[in-house]
Amino acid sequence: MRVAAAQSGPIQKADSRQAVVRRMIDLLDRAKAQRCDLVVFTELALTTFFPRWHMTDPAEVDACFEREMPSAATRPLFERAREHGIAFHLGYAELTPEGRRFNTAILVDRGGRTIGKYRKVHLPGHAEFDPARSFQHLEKRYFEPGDLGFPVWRAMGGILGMCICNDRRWPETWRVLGLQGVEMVVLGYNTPSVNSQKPGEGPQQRMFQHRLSLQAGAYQNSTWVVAAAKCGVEDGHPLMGGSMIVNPDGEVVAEAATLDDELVVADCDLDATAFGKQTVFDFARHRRVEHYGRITGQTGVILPPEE
Ligand code: CDV
Repeated sequence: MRVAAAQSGPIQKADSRQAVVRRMIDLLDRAKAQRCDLVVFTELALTTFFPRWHMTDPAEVDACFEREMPSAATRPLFERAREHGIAFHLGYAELTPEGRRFNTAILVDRGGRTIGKYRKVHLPGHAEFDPARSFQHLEKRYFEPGDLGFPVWRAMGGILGMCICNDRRWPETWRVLGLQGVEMVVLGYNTPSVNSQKPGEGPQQRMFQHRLSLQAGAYQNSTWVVAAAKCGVEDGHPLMGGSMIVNPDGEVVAEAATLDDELVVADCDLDATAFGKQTVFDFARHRRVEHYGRITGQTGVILPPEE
């Protein structure tokens, strides 16, 4: 299938949902012109990356969340995608009827039906204002950890899975998806270009770590990976780009050239995942689960006893 990572340029705090959705519809139209089957939008695609702000006014926080999907503002996106016969992935801040808050992504099929939902498991950052940081990363304040695990879906003639941003840095994410035979993992991200706690860690190192995570995840689980950035300068804060598509050998086959709205397109043959899954990463033949107990039995590090 032909897939597009729909990279998003910056979204300012003052930008309306309607303006953002117009930009996304423009990307969908471009994807249609390029005969794409699936478009992957980014994490928290409808707003600025608001966890950088320490907000104390509940109304201001609520304004960043979606109570329904589609909503009046996002329905035109669903309708245009259905008209084009394009499936899509969309990340947004979810406020449930029970008042729970998640960093969520959905998978919508070519007919406009939501067929999958994922809620971000690995929430980076902190819950309270941290004066030691050059900017905040308050995901632990605004969201609770995802409660849906890492499911996969039979869709688009293959097996698709999702994760969100920081999840891509955790091998556990990839392996849980890999153990379900995943053939394509789609994800969005908002990654600041600098580390708020380590000024020396700038865009080059961050890009290296991003590529390393995606390429390792793809190779070690023999899966395609489609990653879409929100990037550029949002309200004075730079986010890195680097949207890309990685093949099951871990090679980057398409990559963004800008820090703006841009489609990164590749033809992804899902059958190309079979070789790795049947050889070096044939889990059934080669995994040794009797030695992996610590992975699920223990969270933090336990040091060996002192001599
Ligand atoms: N949105 C994110 O999850 N961002 C993190 C930052 C904090 C490093 C990331 O892993 O890219």
